[in-house]
Amino acid sequence: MQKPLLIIGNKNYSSWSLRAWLLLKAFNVDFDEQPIELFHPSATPILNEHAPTGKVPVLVYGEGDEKVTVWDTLAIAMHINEYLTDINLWTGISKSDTNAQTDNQDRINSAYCQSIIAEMHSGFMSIRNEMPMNIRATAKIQPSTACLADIARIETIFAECLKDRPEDSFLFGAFTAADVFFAPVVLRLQTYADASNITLQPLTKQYCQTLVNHPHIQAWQKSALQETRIIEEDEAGEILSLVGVLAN
Ligand SMILES: N[C@@H](CCC(=O)N[C@@H](CS)C(=O)NCC(=O)O)C(=O)O
Repeated sequence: MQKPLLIIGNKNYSSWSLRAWLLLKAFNVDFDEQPIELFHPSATPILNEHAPTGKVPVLVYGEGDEKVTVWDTLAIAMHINEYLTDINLWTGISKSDTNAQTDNQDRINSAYCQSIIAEMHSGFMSIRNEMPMNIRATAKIQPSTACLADIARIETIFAECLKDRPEDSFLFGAFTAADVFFAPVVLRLQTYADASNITLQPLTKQYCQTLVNHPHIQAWQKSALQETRIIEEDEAGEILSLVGVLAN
């Protein structure tokens, strides 16, 4: 099989690109990445060729009639689970572990994992609008009531998943697609929470630290901090400080 190509946007800003990239990395899929500049004419040829919605991420592989195109992050997650990895994305457990297929706790976890992924994919609009991912920045916003309600819902999800788990645990113990889908939220909290006096539960802070320390998320952040382009559409609040190349 030809190595898949993942087309992604600017790493500082593109939260959906981060999710698709992290899914491929975390579930051991060998791939090449093709960065594009969001909202920039230079991206038009590659988007016209591969992206039916004009958005990223898009995963493509194969040629001519054999070409596979997967757009939209939820579809990319499902496609990876079905065709590209030996690990079940919803439990983090090897597909060859036959016990995992029959264990009722795995079924419960899988259902919960898929549900919160779908909830993230279709909801949390206030967080998305008011707290755009901006990895390099610390910024102060005035969160709306709806935004605070989104954060409260996220803290409830984290608390339910992490109850009775050891420190440094992922949401279901093993790393799953749910950790991937919530990774950009954690990076948003890193940018805005303290600066905006948003109080987080100790368990939320602990989980944020666990995800921020994850080697693949560290690698994405490191690349994001090398970027210099400022995209006004994706900036929010009063920037208090910057890290990375733009800070110098
Ligand atoms: N529902 C899509 C959302 C994709 C999306 O909004 N991507 C943004 C970057 S994070 C984008 O391509 N924006 C450019 C545009 O809207 O023109 C998914 O899950 O992948």
